[in-house]
Amino acid sequence: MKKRVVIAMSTDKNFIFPTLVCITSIMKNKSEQVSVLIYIMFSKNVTDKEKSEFLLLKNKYRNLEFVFLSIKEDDDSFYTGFIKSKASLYRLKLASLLSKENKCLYLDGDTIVSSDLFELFSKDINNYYIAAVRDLKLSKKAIIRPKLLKKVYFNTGVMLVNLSKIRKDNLEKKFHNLLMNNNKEKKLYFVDQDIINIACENKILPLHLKYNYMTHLLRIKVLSKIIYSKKNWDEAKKKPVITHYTFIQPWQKNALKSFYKKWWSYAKIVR
Ligand SMILES: [Mn+2]
Repeated sequence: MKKRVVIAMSTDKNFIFPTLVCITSIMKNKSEQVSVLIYIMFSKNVTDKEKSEFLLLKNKYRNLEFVFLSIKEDDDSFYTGFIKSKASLYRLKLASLLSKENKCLYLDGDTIVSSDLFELFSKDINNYYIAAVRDLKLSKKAIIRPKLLKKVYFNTGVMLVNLSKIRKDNLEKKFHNLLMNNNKEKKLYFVDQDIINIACENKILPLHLKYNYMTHLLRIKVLSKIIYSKKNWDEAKKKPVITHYTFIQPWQKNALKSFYKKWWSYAKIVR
């Protein structure tokens, strides 16, 4: 039987290369019988030449398909708080953009996949809007505040998304209202992530840390132990399914190459 994994990623001009690196890692580590369909949401500054780089990957790997979506940004509906790019807000529109799909796995471009994704993709999330990994809740401007640390809060760089339920409950409207409200009040720091946490509250299935092993946690290991069990921490560290470069990104000038060996091993074979 054919197994299919549906993935969604968003990118602007600056994230093309990391996105190609992530896709390379997906294709190198998937099992033979799994086919991968990736929706790429491009911001409008991405050129045709840049888009064609994705087609080169399609020629290189079997069982890989792309759907390209060019996003027209409605400028006044996008507020840039601590978001590196407006493209990170496209995840709020997945349910309408991927109108033919019932479920997708959203991946940030600053991730590397080290195993087959079918098991994660197959998780039952019928009663939830998303499944995601817990993160430490920081205050506005990303300051650590003790009373916030135990608050249940999720990282949205890796999410299994129940698109049907989001459509059924018209959750995109709620996302939009929260975004509009924040354009005025500017209270949210991790804008898109905060919005998803608020709108999906109590309807988020927590995932094992290995599905979104975030590098910023290594900087605050002591605090991380508040929300992850030692067992989960050790398992994630030993064999992460998805590594998420949430601190310094591997391709940045000040990144220590030896720490980011895994990322560079895929970066070298992209082109
Ligand atoms: Mn990220």
